Amino acid sequence: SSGFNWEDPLLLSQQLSSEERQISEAARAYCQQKLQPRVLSAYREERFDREILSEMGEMGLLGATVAEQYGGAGLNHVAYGLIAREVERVDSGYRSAMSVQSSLVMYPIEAYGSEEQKMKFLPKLASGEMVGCFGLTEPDHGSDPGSMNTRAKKVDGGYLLSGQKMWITNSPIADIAVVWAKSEAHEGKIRGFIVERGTDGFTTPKIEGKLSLRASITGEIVLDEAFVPEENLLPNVSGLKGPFGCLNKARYGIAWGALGAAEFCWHAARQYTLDRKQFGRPLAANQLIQLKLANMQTEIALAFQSTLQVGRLMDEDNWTPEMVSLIKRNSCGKALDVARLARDMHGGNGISDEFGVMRHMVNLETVNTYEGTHDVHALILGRAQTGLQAFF
Ligand code: TGC
Ligand code: FAD
Repeated sequence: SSGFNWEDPLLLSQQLSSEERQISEAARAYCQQKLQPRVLSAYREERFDREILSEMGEMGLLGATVAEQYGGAGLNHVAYGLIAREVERVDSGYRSAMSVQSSLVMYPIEAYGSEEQKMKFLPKLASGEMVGCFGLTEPDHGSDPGSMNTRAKKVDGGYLLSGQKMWITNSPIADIAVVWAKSEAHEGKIRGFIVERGTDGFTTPKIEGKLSLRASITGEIVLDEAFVPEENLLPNVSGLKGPFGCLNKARYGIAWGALGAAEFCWHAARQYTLDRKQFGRPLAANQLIQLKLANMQTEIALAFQSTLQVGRLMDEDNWTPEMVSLIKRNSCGKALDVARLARDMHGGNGISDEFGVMRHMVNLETVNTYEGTHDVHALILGRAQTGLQAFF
């Protein structure tokens, strides 16, 4: 045995293939060298640097699981999770930009799109030349997207979309939006539409004043009889399982990503309490501090085993959405606890943006809310074990 490694107590890295380890290391190098130096000013100024998506595209970090023939990296789900962990170690907002592009825009086009749609959009999305966004949530329908009001009306050669989407990551800078709407021509069923920038009646105002995820850009999608040609309807899916199929992939990535943010906070708290002296000795020499560090280490290590297991099951096509709810909920809730503790352990410095822990903490409030809130995932798991649905 090579002894106990405090940073990797259950030897996660030994459970990876050499290709997976290489991808993880390459992603970490990019994130630490290129993303970490930008995040402080981006967060202060509430700014998303568009070129990050081009850089990620160049690095092969977009559409990690999408087939190579469409410009994707053709990697497995474990590799995708490892990338999300490295990106979110820097900032949840940067991971958001990547998740949306990969899981919520490229994935539905690959899974539900026509061959023409795949050829037209996927290579440019993979390279970061094009930015996409995903419009499901509405101002009056968040946890219950099945009640959405956005409608598609059939007209000659296509559809007119009307409605409003809210809290849409990347919408103000998106070249295309995958919009979910109830289609009158399809018995009122939910269908996916690719809306292209420049379409009349399609606008994407920015949402200002976020106290969380400030390095990510968020907006609305306003559709006022926006014309979408027939060829931009996603032909191969209908009903809520369309958007949920994408959410499964994104939620899985978030389960890994949130733990990357938690690792940052844990490591920062450890180093800070080793360096800082009070009462004549390092803070880390106190039992209360060591208890907190041990709890962080334990929760993070156990959670990684769960994300790795679900990734392996996805790779063998032996998984269910409930497994994804379990790990999304656990990782986000535990990461938020770790970040709050780390903030506390930094004392007054913990509230300064220079230390990063409070930025992660407030980011994780969003991560715990989007893609199904912590409680909504509890209700999904409760339904799956009792057979009783408690949503309404
Ligand atoms: P329910 O009756 O449960 O299901 C309706 C139909 O959908 C199917 N389905 C799924 N299919 C695949 N995967 C899943 N996870 C699925 N969940 C449901 C289901 O089989 C059924 O199909 P069919 O053919 O029988 O009609 O639907 P419900 O209306 O009762 O739903 C309840 C609930 C709470 C489970 C669901 O609505 C929910 O998960 N709500 C949370 C909403 C959410 O996650 N929104 C995310 C918006 S996107 C986002 O946040 C992006 S942030 C990205 C970033 O910046 O990183
Ligand atoms: P609500 O559904 O109103 O929930 C409010 C509270 O009520 C929560 O605590 C919830 O758990 C609880 N609750 C709801 N229903 C029940 C119930 N039946 N029983 C008990 N408690 C319940 N959406 C997109 O479509 N695309 C995006 O790209 C996207 N990006 C986002 C980026 C950011 C920064 C944020 C903040 C959100 C984003 N979202 C996006 C939206 C996100 O998915 C929703 O905010 C989320 O699904 C919750 O919906 P809501 O905000 O309407 O909250």
